[in-house]
Amino acid sequence: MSISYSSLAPGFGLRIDGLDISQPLTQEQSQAMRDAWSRANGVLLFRNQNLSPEQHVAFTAHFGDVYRQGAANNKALAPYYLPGHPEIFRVSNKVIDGQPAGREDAGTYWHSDGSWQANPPLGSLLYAVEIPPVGGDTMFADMYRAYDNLSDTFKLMLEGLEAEHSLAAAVLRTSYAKEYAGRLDEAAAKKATHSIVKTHPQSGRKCLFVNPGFTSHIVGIPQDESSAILNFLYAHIVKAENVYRHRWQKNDLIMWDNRCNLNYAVADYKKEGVRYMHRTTVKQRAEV
Ligand SMILES: O=C(O)CCC(=O)C(=O)O
Repeated sequence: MSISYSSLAPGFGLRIDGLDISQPLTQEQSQAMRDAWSRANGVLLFRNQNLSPEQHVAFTAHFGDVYRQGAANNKALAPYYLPGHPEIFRVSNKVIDGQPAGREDAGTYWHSDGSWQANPPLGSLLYAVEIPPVGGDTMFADMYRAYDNLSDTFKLMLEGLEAEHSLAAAVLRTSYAKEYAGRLDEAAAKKATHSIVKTHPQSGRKCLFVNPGFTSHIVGIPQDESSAILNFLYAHIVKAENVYRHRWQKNDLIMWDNRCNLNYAVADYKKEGVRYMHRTTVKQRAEV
């Protein structure tokens, strides 16, 4: 069976059929997937995949080094890794024997994963093990299109501006507050500065890199100017034309590139049923 590609939305994302990603890929298939990821504005969908944790990790390794939880990592997140599989982070509202089987509210706001890090994760691969009958969609905002649709005047103003991103910003704005209760100083120390306009190293295209989860302010300008610019950009980024909303099916795997997308997990499903997802993460090479 040959591989076929279809857009998820006009000019955005690719659904890939005809490839069983639980099986080892040939070199050609592996290269084709990396190429597709780049040309699809960073979002790929694979449907009807039966993936064990090991197969999920093996597929992830085609895109870079796979992130592993270690002793030095964030203790607040430790309970959410799949026991025996330090590469698999669980996102879920499921409770087993009174213990959460995943982080319930992971990413329930617009964000680029871990943008508070100097080298944020390159991308993530999220696999739907269980989904509710309705709800629990994930939305993606195309940061290339958001950049392209700005006027030349606005683009010129953004050129050279940098913004600070911090974990504390998300802790103050989201339900992460309860995970970091009494540890805001620790979260505040986790911060990094990034250019607001970045050039993607693979596609060579420019995209925006700010998000309402982690971005605290634009560096070197007054707070009110920073807020006005960021709030304008956030409203612009999440215009319906820039957003793809994924309605999950069981055994879907979606992968996204954090450098050119924001994502948002819609937390509307909790009365409907269980949502249980396995996520792997690809590290970013230091030079990118
Ligand atoms: O559960 C989702 O749909 C996305 C979760 C998320 O944003 C994340 O794991 O970073």
